[in-house]
Amino acid sequence: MIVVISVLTVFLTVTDANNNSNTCTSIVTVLDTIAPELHCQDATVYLDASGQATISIGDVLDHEHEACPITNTWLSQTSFSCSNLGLNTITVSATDQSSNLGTCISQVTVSDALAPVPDVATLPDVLAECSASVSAPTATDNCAGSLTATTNDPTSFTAQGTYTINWTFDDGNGNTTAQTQSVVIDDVTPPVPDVATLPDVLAECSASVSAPTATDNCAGSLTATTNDPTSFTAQGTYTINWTFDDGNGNTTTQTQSVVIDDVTPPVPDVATLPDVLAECSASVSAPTATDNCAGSLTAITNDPTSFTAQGTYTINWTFDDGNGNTSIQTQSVVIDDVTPPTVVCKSHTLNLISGQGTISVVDVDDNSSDNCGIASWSVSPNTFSCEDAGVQIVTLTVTDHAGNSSSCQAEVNVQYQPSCSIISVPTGNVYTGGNPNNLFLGYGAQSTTLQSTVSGGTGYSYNWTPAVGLSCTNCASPVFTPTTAGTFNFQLTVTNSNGCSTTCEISICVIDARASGKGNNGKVIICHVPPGNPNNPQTLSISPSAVYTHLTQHTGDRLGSCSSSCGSNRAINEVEGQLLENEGFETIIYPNPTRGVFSITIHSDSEQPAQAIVYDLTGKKYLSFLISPPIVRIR
Ligand SMILES: [Ca+2]
Ligand SMILES: [Ca+2]
Ligand SMILES: [Ca+2]
Ligand SMILES: [Ca+2]
Repeated sequence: MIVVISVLTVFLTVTDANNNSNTCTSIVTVLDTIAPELHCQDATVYLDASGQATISIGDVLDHEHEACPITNTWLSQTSFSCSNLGLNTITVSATDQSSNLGTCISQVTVSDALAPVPDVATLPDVLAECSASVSAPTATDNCAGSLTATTNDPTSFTAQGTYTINWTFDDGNGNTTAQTQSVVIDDVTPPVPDVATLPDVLAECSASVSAPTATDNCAGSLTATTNDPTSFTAQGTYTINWTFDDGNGNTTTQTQSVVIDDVTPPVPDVATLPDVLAECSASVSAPTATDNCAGSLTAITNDPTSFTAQGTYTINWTFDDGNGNTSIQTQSVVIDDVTPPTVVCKSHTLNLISGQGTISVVDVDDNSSDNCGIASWSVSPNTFSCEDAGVQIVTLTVTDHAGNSSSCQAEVNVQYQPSCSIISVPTGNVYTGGNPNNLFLGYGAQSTTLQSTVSGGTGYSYNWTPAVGLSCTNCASPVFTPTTAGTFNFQLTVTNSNGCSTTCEISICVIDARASGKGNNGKVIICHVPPGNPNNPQTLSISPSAVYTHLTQHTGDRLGSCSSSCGSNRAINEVEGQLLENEGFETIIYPNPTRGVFSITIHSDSEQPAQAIVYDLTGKKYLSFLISPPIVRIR
């Protein structure tokens, strides 16, 4: 429908540059055929807390050109929500009275300008002792709804401290809200010992104590530390002060007693010590024991451990562990010499002095020995005199300290018993009947040399008695010159340098053969035995020149009167055998002395062998040999 708006007369006046004008008139019927000219403007609307926003015409219509009244206007969209965020093309429409429609387009920007609102206005502090893991807070946004905060800060904490988390809520539309939250990690709980009361540590020798444990709310299982020693080797009672430290400034202390007390004595390594047996001496080594603490121990003792004397001893050994515990052990020691000495004899030659001699052990001992040592020696017999000259058997007895003894026999050659003999050697060689022991006053040799022969030793001294008629009394062979008739017995005592003496005798018969009286001077008396009448001897005085004939041709004639006699006038030139006798022992030597072969006959009751020693006249041992009875003849 076209609506006549009006009918108008109009005048048109035109004026040029030169100010010339012209006017015309026109009737003008006014019709409105022109649609309203709308000029939109872009608009921005903000969503409200509910996420809603609305616009009105005025928001998007800047102005319009319309001659006629606008009868109706409207918008293609007036309400917006979060889903419309951004640009929205809105059509603004208007119609005039002539129903002319005009439109324009407006770009309506729907914007969210509301930041999220934390659900909790002020976040509570997060308090923990050990750690915390903080959950993000939430906020509510008009568009985004429920939001969870984000942060670049850590949200998990294990270290003690106070932290601030800067939370950010972002609605995704460029709006953020910040919120801070404090986190306090503060361990105030000390560790709790796992064992309420630590047991005492009891040991005898040593202990190494393990640290106890505790449980801490933060640190978990803790091992105690201490500045005290934890290893003990010395006896005593100790206290260990343990400390549990949770590392967060909280500590718990706990004490523990340690008692090191050795109550076990040493145990001998050998249950029963063997006896120490020795013959001579012993040096006993100390036994050992083993101690639980001290280990190997060597015993000590106040008793002697070295023994040299015979006997039975007891050593009291003590093992001391040094901790007040001791063990004792005894040990017997028996020093018992059961081995007799080894005795060795040697022969000895004893030179008598002043007729006496003594031998000592060393004279006949030839290094006798004993396993343990010799206590005493003895030799018996040990004193000798001249009568013992020759070979004597002595017994050497060696005794050790235990009383064991051994003996051997040794020869002692006792030097020397002299022997002597005397012969008469008339000083002339006129035959007087052949017996040199007879002297005849008045005929033949008027003196005789008493010639001694001595054997046995050396250094002889002589003593002749009586002295009457002798040329000397201390010489070997004095000359006897008688002055009267008679029987003169002279005894010679010979002493050798050993002081041994012997005596020998000689009897000299002196017959006075001098005839006296008138006419007989110078004649000699003889006893004449008539050959035909031997029982009627006659004493004659004859000339000395006739004596030899009588003596050599008339058997029985002799010098001197028939009433005088000197025993046999015959020469004795045969050596008699001598008989040596002993009890049950008889030795016959013939001839003795001799220069050649001789015979020894021995009769003995003993079955023991005997030793025979043959000496020459000087006393020098000539030979020796063993002879075995009962009867032995050696030639
Ligand atoms: Ca928002
Ligand atoms: Ca703690
Ligand atoms: Ca011990
Ligand atoms: Ca012995």
